[in-house]
Amino acid sequence: MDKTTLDRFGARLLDAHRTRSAITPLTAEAPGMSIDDAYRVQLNQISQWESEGRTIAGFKVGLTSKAIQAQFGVDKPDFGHLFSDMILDGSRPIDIGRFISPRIEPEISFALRKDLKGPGLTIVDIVDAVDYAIASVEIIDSRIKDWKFTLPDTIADNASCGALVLGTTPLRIDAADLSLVGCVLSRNGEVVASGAGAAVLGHPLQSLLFLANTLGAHGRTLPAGSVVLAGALTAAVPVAPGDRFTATFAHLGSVTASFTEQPRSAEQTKAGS
Ligand code: 0L1
Ligand code: MG
Repeated sequence: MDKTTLDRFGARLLDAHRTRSAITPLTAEAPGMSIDDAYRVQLNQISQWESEGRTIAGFKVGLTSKAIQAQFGVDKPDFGHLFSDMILDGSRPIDIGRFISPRIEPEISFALRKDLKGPGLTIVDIVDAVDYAIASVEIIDSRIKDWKFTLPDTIADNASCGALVLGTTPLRIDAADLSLVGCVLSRNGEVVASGAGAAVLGHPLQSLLFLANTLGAHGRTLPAGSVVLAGALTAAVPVAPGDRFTATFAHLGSVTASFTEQPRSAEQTKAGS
């Protein structure tokens, strides 16, 4: 893909983020867009956001369950970037107006205490670099209209990431078999989904292995201090205004995400109300 098209696609997605209005898939205009091109479009936006002063806090790994990989006809996950302002406080209502069409996923996240520099890393390196596992929910969102995207579209769109809420109970990874850690997701007090860590590539640490080796293949280090959303334990559940979700995990405690009934005005957001 030439630089002009790449910049233009990056600008369209940046604008969709800014205006909270979804766009038609990029692949409608560029059906031959490769996965590498799609990551270049993603990085185009990441560079712009960094230049505006936002700080990268870590990464999300997506497309980690057999069901979603079958839906996209892929056998590998993808990844997107997390900025620190995407980590939201679960004790306060989340502004529904931040998103276009939000959905929620319970996930196990990891905090790293050592740099990981692939490629060629093994699970031994991953285990050695993890500080702790922690409960989380990812709020996914798509800047592509009605979630009707192909794989390159979602990769270009920062892997459809919106925001995340982290739990408060760090767990050493030798304290439980994370593939067997179960989770129940409730919406407004009713159970809407349940699953276990094995839904994430067989074991959530496999997501970290994929991420560190994939970044490494592009000459990038996964730095100490990063938080990594490893992938969903259940199918994604649509979020409506006023919804209150609780994800309760074995060993990891629970995470709550409640959403405002109305989008907050810019003044309210500034005043922190
Ligand atoms: O690109 C993606 O990862 C889209 C899927 C979003 C759901 C997920 O986080 O797996
Ligand atoms: Mg996810």
